[in-house]
Amino acid sequence: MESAPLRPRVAIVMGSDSDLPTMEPAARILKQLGVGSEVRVLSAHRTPWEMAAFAEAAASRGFRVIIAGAGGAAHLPGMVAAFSMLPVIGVPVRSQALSGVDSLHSIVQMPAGIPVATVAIGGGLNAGLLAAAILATADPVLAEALETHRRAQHDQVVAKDARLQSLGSAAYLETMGQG
Ligand code: RP5
Repeated sequence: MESAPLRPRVAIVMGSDSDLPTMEPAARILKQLGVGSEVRVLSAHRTPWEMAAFAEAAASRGFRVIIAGAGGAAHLPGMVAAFSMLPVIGVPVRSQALSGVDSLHSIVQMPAGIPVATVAIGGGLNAGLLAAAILATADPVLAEALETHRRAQHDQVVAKDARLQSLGSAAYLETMGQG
């Protein structure tokens, strides 16, 4: 039987559907941690009215964090932050012309008074984890899920190191298809 959909607490918005490959890891990790999200394409430039309406209503609709990703002249995270009191996490999407440095600078250099927490270029996964960490400050079940995730990550690295020690670096690299 399909489990009931999770009540979305995180809004994941992006300027274009071409941003989806960067943003989907945020939705995926949140789902894995038991946090529902709503994923939308809302452009600060192409659909400014829809973007403003969504950001203004986000808190009253039950969202607690907004993740906003955009590339190039990436105004979406800042504009969403201007229209909402919710914490906004900006994801600079890698652009073709400037490899995402334009996106990063557009998002990270917010004027004092309207903050956007900016993750790395292409940092959809970390944006999801950061949103979960914000929610976890008031949600012990989610805090436990995050700890479990961290532990699993730790154990994977320890296992890789053990394998590297046992195989030696040249053989290990071959198993990675790069020998
Ligand atoms: C931005 O322009 C979007 O966030 C996207 O990263 C970029 C290019 O959009 P498309 O031309 O692929 O729709 O607004």
